[in-house]
Amino acid sequence: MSLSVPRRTAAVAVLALAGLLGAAAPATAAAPSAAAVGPLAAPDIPVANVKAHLTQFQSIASANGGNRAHGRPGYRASLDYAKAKLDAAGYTTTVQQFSSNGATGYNLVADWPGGDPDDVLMAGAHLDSVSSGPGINDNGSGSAGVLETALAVSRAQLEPTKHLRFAWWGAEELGLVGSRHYVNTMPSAERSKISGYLNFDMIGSPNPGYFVYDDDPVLEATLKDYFAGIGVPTEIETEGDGRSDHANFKNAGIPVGGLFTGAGRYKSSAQAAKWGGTAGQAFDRCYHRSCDTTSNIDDTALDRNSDAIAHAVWTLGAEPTTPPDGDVYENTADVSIPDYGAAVTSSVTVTGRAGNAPSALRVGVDIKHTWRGDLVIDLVAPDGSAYRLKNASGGDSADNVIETYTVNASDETANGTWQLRVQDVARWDTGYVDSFRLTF
Ligand code: DTR
Ligand code: CA
Ligand code: ZN
Ligand code: ZN
Repeated sequence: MSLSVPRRTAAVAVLALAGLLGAAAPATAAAPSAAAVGPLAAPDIPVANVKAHLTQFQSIASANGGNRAHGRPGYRASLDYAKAKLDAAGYTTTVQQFSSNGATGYNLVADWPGGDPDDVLMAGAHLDSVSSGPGINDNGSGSAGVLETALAVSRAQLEPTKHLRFAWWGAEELGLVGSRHYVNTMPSAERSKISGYLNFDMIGSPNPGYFVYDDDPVLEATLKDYFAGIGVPTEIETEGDGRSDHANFKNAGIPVGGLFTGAGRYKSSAQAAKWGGTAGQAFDRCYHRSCDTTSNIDDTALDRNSDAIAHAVWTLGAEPTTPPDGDVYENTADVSIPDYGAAVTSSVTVTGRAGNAPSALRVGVDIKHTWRGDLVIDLVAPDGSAYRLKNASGGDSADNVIETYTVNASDETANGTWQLRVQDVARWDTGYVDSFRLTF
């Protein structure tokens, strides 16, 4: 069915603010009780608390063969440690089992009671290490940062608009296994309630960079804003696509974001000039090695990133998720894309708009297609002008293109038939256009 229906949505910031403070503000707002009032701004996350969790993870690894890997006792002991903290803090915790490589794996999921059950904000980290070491930076750091943020939510007795859910994944090092199990076994009706997933995998690298995932623009901006606020420049994370747990959420069409301080790649001179540290040396020389211990952490990076996690949870948790302001024109008809064949199109017809299209026209693309590197994608304006959205990239073997592109279409008249043109330019792998959306 093809829809070209403008849909205007209204912002509900005032209600969101009230939501953060407690129940929606009644006509004659009673003074909120102390327990009901959560701080408007995120609290500082004490890095000493985060490091205390890392010390526990280190002790657990030392007592269990030197690692916290999937299928080994150190992993389950790490999970039990975090679960006990969360249970004591008032969370509803769930341990989800799965099998991988002939061993039982476990995810830990912690729900903070309250908030809109149909609008879930998630933050997660993989809890497992490789078998060759304790995995304190990879990824005790992300696990501890998320854990301490969850405990800060409890300390504040936060009442956010959204429902908050935190997760610690098993068997990420075996191929994002635990988070894939979580996403794939979740009923689609539940999955559609997740309005965003934030991933934190390596946030304390000893020679740190400050990288922000460039997936969902709202999540990206929220995390970048934090660092801008403390005067720390950031870069877009380029090596992480598909390499951590957010990939499974993204493949399911859920907006994702996250932070990263670097792994085996070397810090450049330009990066050392802006971030400090050592040029020509890896961000983390102990990545996947036995020396990834509590001494393999930069406290400042761990502190800043933990505070950024809290900033994102407080900020995004306070806002109901509504589609971006604007009129939406959408075509949800599936269009099959022939393998290594002719281009196909999905179109929307825009009417009743004066003048030209905006300089920041949002183009929502949802294409289900294995090995998305085969695909060339263009936006074609009513007069036939083509705007390249995506080039073919042979090596990109990941699935699906679920993106919102921003196009400067100010030279184009708004009214008329706009087309999404897609061509598969390499053999094997097929797919289809699931939906095409323009937001003015
Ligand atoms: N943390 C690594 C995976 C990884 C490597 N580079 C990035 C960039 C962004 C996120 C994750 C990664 C691991 O778990 O092996
Ligand atoms: Ca802090
Ligand atoms: Zn790893
Ligand atoms: Zn990792």
